[in-house]
Amino acid sequence: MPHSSAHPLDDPLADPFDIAAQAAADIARLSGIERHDIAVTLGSGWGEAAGLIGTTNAEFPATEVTGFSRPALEGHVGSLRSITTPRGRNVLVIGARTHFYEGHGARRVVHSVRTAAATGARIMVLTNGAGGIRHTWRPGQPVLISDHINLTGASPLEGATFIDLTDLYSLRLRDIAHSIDPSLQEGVYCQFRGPQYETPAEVNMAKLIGGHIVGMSTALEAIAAREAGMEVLGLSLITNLAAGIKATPLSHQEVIEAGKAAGPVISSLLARVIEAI
Ligand code: 8IG
Repeated sequence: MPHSSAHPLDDPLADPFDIAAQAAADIARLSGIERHDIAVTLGSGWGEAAGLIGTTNAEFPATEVTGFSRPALEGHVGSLRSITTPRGRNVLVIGARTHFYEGHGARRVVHSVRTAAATGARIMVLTNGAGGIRHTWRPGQPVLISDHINLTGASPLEGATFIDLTDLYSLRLRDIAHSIDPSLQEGVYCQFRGPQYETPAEVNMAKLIGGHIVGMSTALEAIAAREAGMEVLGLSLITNLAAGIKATPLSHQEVIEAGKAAGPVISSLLARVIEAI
C-alpha cells in the first residue's frame, strides 16, 4: 500500500474480486456468519426495512470492511447488517451505497455487490429512491424495475467481458413480488450520472427512449450482480415526479419527506418479499 489514504480499489493492478473476497472475510469475522444467502441494498426511503427482515446477528460500520468508502450523504446509513430471517436465511443488508456521481469510478460503486456475491449471496435486491415519469404515479409509490437504460457511459465490467443482460431483473423474483402485492407497477429505470437532477428535456428524452423511472444508482450495480451470477430484484420508491412531469421544481426536502412518509409501507413490502424469495 503506497499511502495510508490510498483506496485498495484505486490500484489498477488490484483485482476487484480479490478485494471483494477480503471484504467478505471481514464480514464473516464481524458478523460471525460464514455465508449469506440474500443481499439487499437499501436506498433512500427503504431504511426501516432492516428492522422487519428478521433477527440481527451483527451491525457494523461499512468502513470496517475492506474497500468500502466513507458515506457521501447524510441519510445514507453507512452500515452493514447481518440478519437471519424467520425461515433461517441469512440476509446481508447494505446501508452504504457509493454513487457514481461521487466520481470514484464504477469499481467502487459495485464493490458492495461483488462483496455480497463473495459472501455467498445468490440473490441481490437493489432498492432506491427515484423520480417517476408516468403521470399516474405518485410520490411514495414503490415500483418494480423491469429493465434499465444505463446512461452513465460507464460499466463495471473490465476488458472484453461480454455479459448477457436479458432478464437482468429476474421475472421469477418479480413474480414473487407481485404475489405479495399484485398492485405493484413496473417500469424501466434510467440511470443518469447526476448529482444534478435532470432537466425537463432530459426527462422527456428518457421517456422517449422507453424509460419510466429516473435515478442515479442501481443499473451499474445490477450489471455487476449479473456478472457475479446473481439473480437481481430491483425496487424503486418514487419519491418525486421527474422534472417537468409536474409544474413545481424538485427539492431535496420533498424527496426526503416522501421517503419518510412511505417508509413503513415499503419496508414491510420489502421484508415480505424477502421472506417469500
Ligand atoms: I430520490 O428525479 C431521486 N433520485 N436522477 N432524478 C434522478 N435521481 C433521483 C430523482 C430524480 N429523485
